Amino acid sequence: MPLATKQKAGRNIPLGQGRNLDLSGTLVMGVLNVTPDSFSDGGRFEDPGTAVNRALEMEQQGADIIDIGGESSRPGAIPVSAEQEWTRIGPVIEGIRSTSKVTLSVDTCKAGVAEAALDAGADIINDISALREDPKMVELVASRQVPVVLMHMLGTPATMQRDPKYDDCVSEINEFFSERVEACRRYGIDASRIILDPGVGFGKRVSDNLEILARLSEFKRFGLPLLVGTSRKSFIGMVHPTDASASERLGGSIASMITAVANGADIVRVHDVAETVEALKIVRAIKEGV
Ligand code: 8Y4
Repeated sequence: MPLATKQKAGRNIPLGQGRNLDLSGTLVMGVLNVTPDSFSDGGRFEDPGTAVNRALEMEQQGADIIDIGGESSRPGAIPVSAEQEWTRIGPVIEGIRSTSKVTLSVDTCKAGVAEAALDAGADIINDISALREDPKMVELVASRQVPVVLMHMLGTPATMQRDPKYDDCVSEINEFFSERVEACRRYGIDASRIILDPGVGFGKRVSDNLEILARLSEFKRFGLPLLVGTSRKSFIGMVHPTDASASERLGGSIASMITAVANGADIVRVHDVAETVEALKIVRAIKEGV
């Protein structure tokens, strides 16, 4: 007898033109880094064609969303201009759109880049600053009525790993979510288009990252979808050190992803789409039967 537990049917994120993201199952967001300094793959695409092919491969493997980023958020990374960022991602978005309708999110904190991406056919804004870095971003999201990911980060990419500390990271992240959701409401962004993300690895100690995953269900009090990105992040390597280049932390990435899903994640941001889809199929079969 399948354990058809919590029914999440009917939950949708509107994308416009009558399209929706269906939240009745877990959605897989595949990482496409288009940065020359990418320290992990999904990246190192100097040639737009290579990046487009990787996106199409991830779609084939079952990715529901492709997340395209042209600015490295690694601690201490050199910031790039909007022009540079668009030069990297523009041809890739256009290339994907010329062959595929796959849902595209754009990982950017800059309103100019986000606007050009939307004009080229991107669907979702993934702003790791939660619309705080560029004051024009909240207006853009409101006027274009697109879904937005509000991610928690303590500090900025340049400062976030300088001795981060919390009394209670889950409560503090929830306070941050309250403030950002209210800012969105003031600007007329509908709650149906907001996705929350606790920002694993962004100004967190290893213990904070583990606690966020263990207590993920506490972020569900807003009734909003949760996105979680643990894939290949350094906390996994701290718990289980391996030769990163050999294993890419795949086992740890899958374990942390499955834990996040069990605790309420609706969307998972991953590098290893095929393995993630395989793991999620087993979870689904256990819950619902084959
Ligand atoms: C190896 C590979 C080690 C990649 C670390 C990393 C998130 C995100 C990133 C996230 C949302 C990353 C853009 C960091 N992480 N966006 N972006 N949520 N919404 N590091 O967790 O992947 S980049």
